[in-house]
Amino acid sequence: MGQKCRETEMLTAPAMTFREWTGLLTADLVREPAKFGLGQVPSRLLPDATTKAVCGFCSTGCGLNIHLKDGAAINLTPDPDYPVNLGTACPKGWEALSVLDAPDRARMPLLHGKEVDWDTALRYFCDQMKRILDQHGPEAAAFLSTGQIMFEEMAFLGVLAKFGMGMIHGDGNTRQCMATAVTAYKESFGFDAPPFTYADFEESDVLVFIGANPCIAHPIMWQRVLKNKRQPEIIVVDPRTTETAMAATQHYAIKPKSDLTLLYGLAHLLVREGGVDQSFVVAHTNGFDAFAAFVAAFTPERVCAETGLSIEQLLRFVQTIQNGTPRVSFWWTMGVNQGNQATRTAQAIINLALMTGNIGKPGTGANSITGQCNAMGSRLFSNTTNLLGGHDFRNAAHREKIAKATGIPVERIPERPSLAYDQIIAAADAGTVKAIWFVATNPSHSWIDQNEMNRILDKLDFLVVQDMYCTTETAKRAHLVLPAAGWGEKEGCFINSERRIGYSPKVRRAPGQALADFHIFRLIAHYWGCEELFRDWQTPEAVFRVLQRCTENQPCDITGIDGYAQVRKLGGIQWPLRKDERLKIKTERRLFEDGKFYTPDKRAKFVFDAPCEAPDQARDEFPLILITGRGTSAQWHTETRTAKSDVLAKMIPEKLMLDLNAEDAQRLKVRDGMSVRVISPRAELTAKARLTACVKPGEVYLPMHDHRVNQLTHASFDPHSRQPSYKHSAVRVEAV
Ligand SMILES: Nc1nc2c(c(=O)[nH]1)N[C@H]1C(S)=C(S)[C@@H](COP(=O)(O)OP(=O)(O)OC[C@H]3O[C@@H](n4cnc5c(=O)[nH]c(N)nc54)[C@H](O)[C@@H]3O)O[C@H]1N2
Ligand SMILES: Nc1nc2c(c(=O)[nH]1)N[C@H]1C(S)=C(S)[C@@H](COP(=O)(O)OP(=O)(O)OC[C@H]3O[C@@H](n4cnc5c(=O)[nH]c(N)nc54)[C@H](O)[C@@H]3O)O[C@H]1N2
Ligand code: SF4
Ligand SMILES: [Mo]
Repeated sequence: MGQKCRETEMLTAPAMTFREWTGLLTADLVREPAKFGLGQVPSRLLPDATTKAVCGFCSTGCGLNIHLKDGAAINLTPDPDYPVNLGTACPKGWEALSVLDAPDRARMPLLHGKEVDWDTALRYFCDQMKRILDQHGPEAAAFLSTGQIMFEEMAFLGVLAKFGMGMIHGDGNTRQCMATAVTAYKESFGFDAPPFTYADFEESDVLVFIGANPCIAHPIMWQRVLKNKRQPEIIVVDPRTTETAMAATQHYAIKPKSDLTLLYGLAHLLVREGGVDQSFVVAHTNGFDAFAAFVAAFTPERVCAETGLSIEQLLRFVQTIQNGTPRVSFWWTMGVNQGNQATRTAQAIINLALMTGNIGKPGTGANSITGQCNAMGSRLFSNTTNLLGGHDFRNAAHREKIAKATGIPVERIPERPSLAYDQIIAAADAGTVKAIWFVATNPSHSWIDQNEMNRILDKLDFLVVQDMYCTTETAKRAHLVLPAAGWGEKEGCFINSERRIGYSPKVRRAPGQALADFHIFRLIAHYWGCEELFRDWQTPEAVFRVLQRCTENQPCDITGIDGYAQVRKLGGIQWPLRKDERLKIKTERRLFEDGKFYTPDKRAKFVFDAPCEAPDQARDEFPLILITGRGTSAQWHTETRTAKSDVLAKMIPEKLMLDLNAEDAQRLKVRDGMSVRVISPRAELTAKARLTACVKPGEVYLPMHDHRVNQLTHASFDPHSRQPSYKHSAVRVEAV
């Protein structure tokens, strides 16, 4: 398998560019980390003990062995026994400890930029929030949380803010990331339930990656693909020739945001050519006939005209996935979730899996890969859009159940869900939201149409940022900064992409007076005067037990887990694990093996809608489409953490690079390496041009890690998930 990928890589690769080089570097690094100076322990510092942790960057959820000296971490190595990564790690995981030592760690609370003690900070926090909520009502303050802290902490925040302090609105950075998959799964399957297990990477005959670049964004999942011994076909649907596309056996470089048309075109051909698994469709789904009638209009001619593919390409694609091919798995990430019709696109992928019967069996599935280490935990326990454990704020029985499970009086539970992230920001612009408390997210860099976001943040009466670093773009604008401990400095659990709950311990002290988010929330409850509600919430593990009760009889039921000790012993545990399943836990489990979904009639649903054109199309003044996404496996989002490692710094370009096709470059009189201005109607920035065949004429690419990139992006949202569409903005490029 590895051999085949290498071969296609060599055959299809254009001249090596920096990013391709780093893609290969990642692969080398995973195989031979010592060559890159990773994992070395100075001999005077040999460890005297080892403990196990789960990585706190991405949603792969790799297991790491943390080596300790006198009780504190001195270095780490990937855990060979952990069922996720089997002894490998990517550069970020290897460097997870070194980024904790940065000089700009937040050590003390900062009030208007000046250090204060915790007592002053917490009194100020409570006085301001109380004043705003008392004067303007429960909608006047909101929190925006994350997929990056432990889920016990996340639940504490959601419960404290809503049931304790009386807020109604609170959302998370997972809106930027996972909201689409959540909405799609809920409607199609009846619950937000990614069905797969990582073994499916190894057990597929065909893997279809749509809008996903795992070689860079999920390198250890890609290692699992490379372990596949079935000589799989690997199909990549991505407008760009990414590192993953180069390693694939088929690459479809469609016009950006034409996925929906392509997916309906594939469904059309499956229906026409007898590629449908009728027995599965009849036994386990609803709405197929209407869907089949709907896709009749998606003829190959129309689909090819709208996506830019040839008829031969379309036919080859459909032949590779049609019923009769033993095992096909479909995987998607941000190229799908971030789009103007993102939810319907995700559901069009789900429809293909359903109509070919590729679900509930090894090597199959309609599989959304998550992003952050605890994106999945946020989906279940952040208490933002859903009431704890995937419940509904609007449902009285659900509110009663959660009141009972948490011991919190039911009157304190709001009867409606929160506004979505962008609606909270719009309310702040309108002046109805006056205070926002950001926890573990940096939207002054990462939110779409950033200048507009920052203009609105600057209007707030009270802006609080709770972060590990005091220098983030958002922290710099805050009235109050609360210094937080990071991964490795506190304990709790994350849930990874395959629904695996993994534990991470405290292995060192946080700097200065920084505190675990968990303890910050406990202190706020005390200063607010609502600590009585949280009398059982003394430790993360105690909260874990409360959350277990919240999941009872839900699809995500984890009442069968016997505490942290069992999670650690078994190498993580996938949900669900009901009480009666305790004795037969398997290392790898997938959902829907019995063909029963979570809808009332247990059938999955075909959901579809007419495609429409993405907003912000290319035009005379702005003739190029800017695509954004991940840059290298060594960079993490807004780089508050990864920029602090010298080792990772060696793996990234010194300057922001704009990928530009040679045809466009010639017209613009731009040579490789020249400085260029990238201009959108909202802002402009300067970057270095990298001429590459990896983007098509008419398209350019910038990684999201540079803080200026979101000044360019055009703000549009999927109407169902309200997820921002980061990957389609019209720009112009000029030589400097
Ligand atoms: N190194 C690193 N790894 C990470 C992260 C990181 O910051 N750095 N972040 C993590 C997080 S939170 C996330 S969400 C994941 C994201 O993981 P991915 O989604 O894999 O990463 P992206 O680069 O955002 O987007 C994937 C691809 O979508 C393509 N794309 C753009 N527009 C379209 C389109 O219209 N159709 C299709 N089919 N494709 C399109 C882009 O060209 C890009 O190659 O990565 C996680 N892993
Ligand atoms: N143009 C463009 N923009 C994008 C995307 C894109 O593809 N293109 N992708 C979007 C996606 S998918 C995502 S997920 C977002 C990510 O956007 P953000 O969430 O804003 O990015 P991060 O840099 O991960 O920010 C996390 C913050 O939490 C802090 N932190 C880390 N650990 C802890 C902790 O334990 N406690 C506390 N209190 N703080 C902590 C970090 O220092 C950092 O400041 O970006 C989105 N923005
Ligand atoms: S792949 Fe993700 S979880 Fe694994 S080491 Fe890298 S960042 Fe950590
Ligand atoms: Mo994400």
